[in-house]
Amino acid sequence: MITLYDLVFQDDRRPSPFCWRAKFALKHKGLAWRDEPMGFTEKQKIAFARSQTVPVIHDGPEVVKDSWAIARHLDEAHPDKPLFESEAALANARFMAGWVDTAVHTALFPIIVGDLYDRVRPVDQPYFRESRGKRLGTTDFAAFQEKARETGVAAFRSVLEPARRTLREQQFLAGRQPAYPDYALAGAFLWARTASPLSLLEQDDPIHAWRERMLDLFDGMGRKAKAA
Ligand SMILES: N[C@@H](CCC(=O)N[C@@H](CS)C(=O)NCC(=O)O)C(=O)O
Repeated sequence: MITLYDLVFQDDRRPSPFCWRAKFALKHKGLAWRDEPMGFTEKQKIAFARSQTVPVIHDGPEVVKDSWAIARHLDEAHPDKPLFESEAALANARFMAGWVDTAVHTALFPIIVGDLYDRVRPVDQPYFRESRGKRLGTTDFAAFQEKARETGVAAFRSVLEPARRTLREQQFLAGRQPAYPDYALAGAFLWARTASPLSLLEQDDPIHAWRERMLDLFDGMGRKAKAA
């Protein structure tokens, strides 16, 4: 049985966008896993993987860290129901994951950072304050978030334009069926959903309808997860 180490916040919330990618990838392949929650200050749990970040999986004798490496590993070790059906699908997924990491997460983080902080387990809050404070140049996350939202929600929506155009034409980013490109972007929305009540999308945005489809996927895995 595969074990997945997943970041945990208060009340068993699971915000990590990269762990969501791993969970979608496991479901896509029909693989069951054992869940192992890990708080920011419990890195000793993943010391065996020599990793400072989650997701990490233990799959039989194999230890794999990093969401992209996990996806590649799953297809190699469990060839049924491939995540990447072809070289082109792999290339497209790689681009999408990179775009979400660099453009989408970057636009999202400032407008939810205060809400994230409020939901970090109290025992992990000093770690979050110090590490994210260094990144943002302030530890007043509530004020930072409020200011960021003045222009940041519109900027976030605008960053999503390539996905919006695609989803006007097709049901999923990967085409008729969801695949890794969808999981990569869905991870970002689940990050926001578990940590923040902020309304990110207009009702008539094609991304809104796609997000509903993604929340319903795999028996409502995303929808059932504890939201903010
Ligand atoms: N490139 C890595 C990034 C993983 C990552 O940044 N994970 C975050 C949670 S979303 C983490 O574990 N952070 C630990 C920390 O900040 O101390 C992947 O794709 O798995």
